[in-house]
Amino acid sequence: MGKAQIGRLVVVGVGLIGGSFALALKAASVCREVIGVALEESTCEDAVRLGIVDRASTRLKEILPQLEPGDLVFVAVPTLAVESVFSQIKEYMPAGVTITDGASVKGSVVRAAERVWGCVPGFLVPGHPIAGSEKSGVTAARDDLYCDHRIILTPLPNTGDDHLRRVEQAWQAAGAEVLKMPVAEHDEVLAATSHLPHVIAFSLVDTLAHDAENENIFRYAAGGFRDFTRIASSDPVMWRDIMLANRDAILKAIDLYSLNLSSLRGAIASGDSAALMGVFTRAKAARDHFT
Ligand code: TYR
Repeated sequence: MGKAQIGRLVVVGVGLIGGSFALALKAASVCREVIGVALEESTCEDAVRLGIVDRASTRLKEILPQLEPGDLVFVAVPTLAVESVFSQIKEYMPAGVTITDGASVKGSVVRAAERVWGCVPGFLVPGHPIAGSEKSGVTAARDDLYCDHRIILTPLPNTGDDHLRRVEQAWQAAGAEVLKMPVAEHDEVLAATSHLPHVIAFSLVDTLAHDAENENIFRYAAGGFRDFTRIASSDPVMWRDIMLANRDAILKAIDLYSLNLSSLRGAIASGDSAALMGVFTRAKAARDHFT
C-alpha cells in the first residue's frame, strides 16, 4: 500500500500518547506539517525542542480555523476533557477535516460527541491505541510506541468511509495493527483486561503504602511486586477519568473479581489444596498461552 497522505496533523494533548503519534507520523513522513496543542506553554516549548511537532500552541481556537480538508486532528487528552475539545472543534473547525481520539473509554467519547453535535458526526472516528506505559507527559513520547501494537477503532454506522480510511492509514503508518469493534464491546473488554488490573494495582500499592508499619516494605519487594505494580505509577488524572467514564463495566469486572478473590481466600482459610492448585494451574496455563 502507498503511503497515507495526510495533510496537516494536529495533536491536541502532547503527552505520551499524542506525542508518540506525532513522532511516529513524522518519522513515516506522511504529514505536511505536525502541530501540537497543549494547555501549558512549557509543554509546547518541550514538544518543539524535542522535535515532536513542527510548531505548537496553547490556543486550539487559533489552530483549528487554519485546517483544510484532508487534515487530521488527534485528540489525546484525559477522557473527561474530550468534550470541551469537541466543543471547540464544533465551533472553529472547517468541514472536511477528520477527527480521531485515543481515549481508553469509547462510550463516553460517543456520548460527549452526541452532547456537542446532537449525534456522532461522520468525520469523528473514535479510537483507542492499546499501547502506553506507566510514564506520562511529553518527555515520555517515543516514535516506536505503537510499533506492532493494536489500535481499536470503534466506527459507527454513519462514520464516513474517507475519514475511517484516513485514520486507519495513519495508524498503519505509525506501525500499528488496526482492529474494529463495537463501542460497548470495547468498553467491556477493556474494563476486564486493562481497567480492572489498574484498579487492583493502585489499590494494592495504596493499601501497603498506607500502613505506617509498612513504611519500609517496598525495600523488601522482589521482581514480582515490581512487575505486578508497575502500572500503579500511571497518571492519576487519566485513571480517575477512566473509572468515572466506564463505571458500569468496571463495577461488573470488580464484582466478578471480588467473588473469585473471596473464593480463593476461602480455599486458603480452609487449606483446600485442590482448589488452590485448580486456580493456580488454570491461571498459569492461560498466562503461558498469552505470552
Ligand atoms: N498503562 C498500560 C501499561 O503501562 C498501557 C495502557 C494504558 C494501554 C491505558 C491502554 C490504555 O487505555 O502497560
